[in-house]
Amino acid sequence: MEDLKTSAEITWCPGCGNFGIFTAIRNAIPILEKNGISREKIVMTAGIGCHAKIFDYLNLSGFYGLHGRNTSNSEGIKIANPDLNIINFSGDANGLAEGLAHTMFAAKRNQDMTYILHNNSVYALTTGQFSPLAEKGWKGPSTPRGSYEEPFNPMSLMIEAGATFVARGFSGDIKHLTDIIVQGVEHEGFSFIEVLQPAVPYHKWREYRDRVEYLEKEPKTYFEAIKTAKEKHKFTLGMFYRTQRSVYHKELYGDHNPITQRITREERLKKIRAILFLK
Ligand SMILES: Cc1ncc(C[n+]2csc(CCOP(=O)(O)OP(=O)(O)O)c2C)c(N)n1
Ligand code: SF4
Ligand SMILES: [Mg+2]
Repeated sequence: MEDLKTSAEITWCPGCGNFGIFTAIRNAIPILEKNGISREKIVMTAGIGCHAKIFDYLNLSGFYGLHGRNTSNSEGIKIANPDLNIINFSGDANGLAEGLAHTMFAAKRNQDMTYILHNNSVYALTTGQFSPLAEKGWKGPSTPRGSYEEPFNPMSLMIEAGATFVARGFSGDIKHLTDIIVQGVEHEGFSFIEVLQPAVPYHKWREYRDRVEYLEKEPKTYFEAIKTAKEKHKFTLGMFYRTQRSVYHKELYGDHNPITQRITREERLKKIRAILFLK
């Protein structure tokens, strides 16, 4: 497990919920390796924010994107080389504010990737603006009278957008989170994992520990999943929805891999001429 760490100095605040996500992912990778997914085939992307520092601390190949566009980078990497397994780290603002469209479309296309949403309900790195997941009434530097907006419900949002694996974990339950990450990476399709992650300058661990609960059973159907996501509160953990649907890159070109089955320039030009009815 230690070798998944880099030598970069960790600058998260003491007690930051990101440590739990970092541990869970480092627990999950050896399990995935045992199950046949080698770490050389795992690629990560990260956005901008405290969550994204995981990119510097985790010894995996990857790509740093900005403002939620790391999700379109993830889509591109998967389409270019479908043999790779993509883990897409995002903050709640990176993914559900700045990059909302990218998140929604990756889910709609059922892109085969695992999307880990570090939900601290705040723009943490930029010192505490309210985010699309901040609770109504939450007071912060940009909302001194309390936020006027209702937050998104990430579970129902992603189920409706087309995600085929939708779950919520908590950085304070590393065993549960590790298990969800393993299942999410092994799932073929868009796996969305929201992780409740306290940012300690803005929220207390107690707020979470006092309220977390676990789903008693996994909803079986789409409508049951939507109903459960709407009825349960934001501290309910577990598997909200899981289904099978064809993934984007297979719809696009079946089992073809443009990297490993690369064709020569001449062959490519011949195909283009044929499509354009040119001699
Ligand atoms: C290039 C660039 N653009 C914008 C910013 C400002 N910025 C930093 S983090 C961030 C979003 C952080 O919110 P979130 O995605 O929730 O991540 P968190 O810090 O909470 O983990 C923004 C807009 C920046 N630091 N650099
Ligand atoms: S501000 Fe919040 S998210 Fe950022 S390092 Fe500190 S505790 Fe973690
Ligand atoms: Mg955030």
